[in-house]
Amino acid sequence: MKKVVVTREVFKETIDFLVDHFEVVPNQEDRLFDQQELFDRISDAEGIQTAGSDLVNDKFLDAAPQLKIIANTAVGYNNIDVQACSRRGVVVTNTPGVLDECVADYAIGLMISASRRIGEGERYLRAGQWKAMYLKQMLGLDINGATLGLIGFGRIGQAIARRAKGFGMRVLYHTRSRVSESVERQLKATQVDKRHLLQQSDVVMLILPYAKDTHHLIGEQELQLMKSKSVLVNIARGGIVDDKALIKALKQKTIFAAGLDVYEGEPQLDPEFLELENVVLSPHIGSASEPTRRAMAMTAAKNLVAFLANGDKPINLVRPN
Ligand code: 8YV
Repeated sequence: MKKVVVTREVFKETIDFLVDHFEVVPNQEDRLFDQQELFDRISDAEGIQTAGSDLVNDKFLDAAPQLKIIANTAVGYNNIDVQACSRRGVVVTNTPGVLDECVADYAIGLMISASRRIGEGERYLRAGQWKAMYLKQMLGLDINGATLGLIGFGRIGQAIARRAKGFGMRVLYHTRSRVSESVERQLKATQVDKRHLLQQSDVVMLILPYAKDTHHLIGEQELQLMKSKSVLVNIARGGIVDDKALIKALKQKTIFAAGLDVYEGEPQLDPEFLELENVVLSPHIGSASEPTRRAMAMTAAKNLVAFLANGDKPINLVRPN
């Protein structure tokens, strides 16, 4: 039987499904292996179900000479050197589609939290500082009627725009290619250039993949273009924002607040973020609802089965670009 390694804990139904087709090496204790332990495990694997936190590079691939497929349990795949995989004939798959609505919900949550100072209010209350209610207490920004600027307008970006419509928000978007007129009409979304989006938006939201050309897409210059009463939300990837520049903007209050689910070098993050009241911080949990994480794990497993057990085309093939 072909051997498949699952690098991190998944739901039981995913292991049960894989066991019907493969010899499975699971990690249901969710041990964090050191590099050598992991490399020993994958040495004769033909398929690996990776987590978004596994780094798949040449060194990793050298350790798995039998490997035919990497099924990443995430829609993003910047943890994987897809070119290196393709040079070795290793197929890469991801989990698009199943997490769009869940991540869109979370984006709205971060937007409201940052704009209405929900985290700050809770810290204040828990610290016993709340002595009275008064008119000018913890004044935030309105979401209703505000302008939302989406950088990236794929499935998740469009799911966010659908929600924004319900808040009466005006939606601007910036992408390389324009979406169809019918989608624009339906979502009441207008394509604009990046500069215009940054200058006009009350909330700037990042929902695009990380790649060399999106590294520090939002840096000092871009932050300076944003309104002083604006909010930045990053639910995409660390590295798209220059975190040092963002910290400076938050400290100097050249923008109002930020809501962040991702960081440069995560799970480490710049400790200066922790000192700031005007940033909402979460540990990369945009897709972390139970049904969605179940669906993501099963999608990755189905890709392994389709390709490795059934000899079919993988369902969610990632193409090297
Ligand atoms: C997490 C995500 O990466 O799917 C993605 O690309 O960013 C998130 O869903 C995923 O849960 C694994 O870490």
